[in-house]
Amino acid sequence: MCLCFTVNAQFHIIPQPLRLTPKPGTFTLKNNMVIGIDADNKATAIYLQSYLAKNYNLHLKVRIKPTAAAIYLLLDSNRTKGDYFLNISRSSIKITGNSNGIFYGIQSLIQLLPQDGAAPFRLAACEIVDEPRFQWRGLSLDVSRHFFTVDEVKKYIDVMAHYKLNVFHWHLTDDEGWRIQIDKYPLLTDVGSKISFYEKQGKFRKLDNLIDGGRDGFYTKADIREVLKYAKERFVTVLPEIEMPGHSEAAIFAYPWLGCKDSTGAKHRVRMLDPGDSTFTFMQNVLTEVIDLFPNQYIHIGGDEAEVVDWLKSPVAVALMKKEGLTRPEQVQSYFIKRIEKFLLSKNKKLVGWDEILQGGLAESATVMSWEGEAGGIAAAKMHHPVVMTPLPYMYFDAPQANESLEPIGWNPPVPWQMVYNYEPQSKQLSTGDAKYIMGVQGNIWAEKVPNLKHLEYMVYPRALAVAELGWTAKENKDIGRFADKLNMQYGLFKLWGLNARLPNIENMA
Ligand code: TNX
Repeated sequence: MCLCFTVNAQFHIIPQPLRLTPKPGTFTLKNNMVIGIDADNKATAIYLQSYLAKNYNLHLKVRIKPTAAAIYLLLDSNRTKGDYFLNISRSSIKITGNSNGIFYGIQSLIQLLPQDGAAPFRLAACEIVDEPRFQWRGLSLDVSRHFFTVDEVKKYIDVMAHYKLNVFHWHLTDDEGWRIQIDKYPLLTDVGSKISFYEKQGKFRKLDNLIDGGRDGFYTKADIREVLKYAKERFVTVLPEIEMPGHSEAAIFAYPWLGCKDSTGAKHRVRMLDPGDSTFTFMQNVLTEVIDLFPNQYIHIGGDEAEVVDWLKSPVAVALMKKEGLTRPEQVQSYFIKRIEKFLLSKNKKLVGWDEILQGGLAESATVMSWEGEAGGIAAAKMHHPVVMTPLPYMYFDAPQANESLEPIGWNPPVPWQMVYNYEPQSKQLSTGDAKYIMGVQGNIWAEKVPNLKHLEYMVYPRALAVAELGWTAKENKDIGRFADKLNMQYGLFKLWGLNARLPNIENMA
């Protein structure tokens, strides 16, 4: 059965709600109208009030349990999944949900406002019943290859929230730069966040995959707390990623003893951590500070692209293999991840890793992000591990969006938004029972070739909106034709928010 509603210029909400029923008449928002709330949902009311003031110069009042209001935000604690009910009638607007659901109802409402930002602020009457399909609707940001400032990160999160995306995956460390302050190891940022410093030093660095030579910078703990507060107000969970045991060149550059060495003591691979006890102590100390900052129950430890064969040359790794009875270097990777998992569990945190953590045996409680395609995610779901699907090529926004001759630089092949939209996270290869382990879907952007915010926005939008719809909208309710029409109706909002989104079929990079 198709619950689809035919394309209607008045109801261009992304992601498509579960049920949307147009009603006769309109409601007009005006200055001095009242937002009526229960005592406990002031934050969402203030969010709406500020949004209207900032974007429309429209000033509403917030009142607790008023006798009459224009907009009612009504708490219903039985709605636990972010589901909500929105009713726009000739006389009032009502949004019912828990605080999360009310926030999402507000997002639907503000997408219905006139996009040119001009009065009259007329809204077509309708009734919306809505709920998300998946609990994990993510978008990542690689701040290692090019640093993005706190304000840039906040803008990124802000737009995520407008489209009901709810997990911001912050790729904080990688070969090129370490971006998070760790008090115990100040060189991580004093040295590891400065790509320009590496370039002067030279020898072990191979940064020629970065256009523009990268961007220096790191987040202080105060910066991180500021971002976390901002995200929380928008019901976005922040997932920190600290890469190990590969992709660790920046950390090793700061503290060379962490690096994998051969029997002569020379570093033969500066990107790989040596799996000795001192490395584990270091990583546990780092993670302790990360855990103190981030309330998220999940911590991402990377695990991708570890050049495990290099361990065969490392006396530390070879001794470990002997001691643990390991015969293949993949088992060292597994040993590494399991040891870190044990530590995270002792801190009541769950481990997330890229699909390579399947190699050599998956840690018992791990959640898998499937990026090299779907195979890893499918295998993990069959083993009843939680999975986030983020496979190449569909979810990779560092690819151009059309023929590369027309587009800014990116990794090939091109990934147009249609390809993103047509992706189905619950593979046909999974039984209904196993498919339940697919927690959701995520778009990724890697920043080797993304030198600034303008370029970032061009790569991410509108593709992130396709992720939003496939993460939220019921499968039977997806409709690519309607989505294309709705997309064309988002450009007024993009303009209002100052987003450098790619226009359909038009090159708009400066
Ligand atoms: C692979 S995706 C990586 C990243 C690179 C990306 C380039 C993943 C888990 N690892 O470190 O930036 O390719 O597309």
